[in-house]
Amino acid sequence: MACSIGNYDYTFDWEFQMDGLNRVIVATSWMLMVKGTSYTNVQDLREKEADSGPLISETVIGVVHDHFLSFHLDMDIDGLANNSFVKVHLEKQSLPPGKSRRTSYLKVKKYVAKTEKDAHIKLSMYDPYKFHLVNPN
Ligand SMILES: [Cu+2]
Repeated sequence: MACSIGNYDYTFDWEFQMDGLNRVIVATSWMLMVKGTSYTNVQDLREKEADSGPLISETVIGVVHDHFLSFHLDMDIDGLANNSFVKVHLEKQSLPPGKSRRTSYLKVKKYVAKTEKDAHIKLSMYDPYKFHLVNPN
């Protein structure tokens, strides 16, 4: 699916795999959100850049911002489904010294929500999760 919202064209690529996995990949066109400025070079803007965004051309700032997307998924197709919500997280595991030249590795940990409160998500760009809806039946 593709749609235009504001200055962006979004694409939503839904993949329905044979193993039951549904995946969505969201992308935007490369249309920058910009604003005008009186600055014409990076040296003048230097300390103020964190507040406004990078100078991408003379008198043009690329506005730093986020895109938040919400999905409302009805997983009870063809009746009530016994689904579970799973948070999938990569967690650092340390190795004892001397066993390997590596000191750590990443391990996939899955947390099945037992309650609605367990399914609450606090988004963090620096600590990302994947989310699965699973049905063992
Ligand atoms: Cu944007």
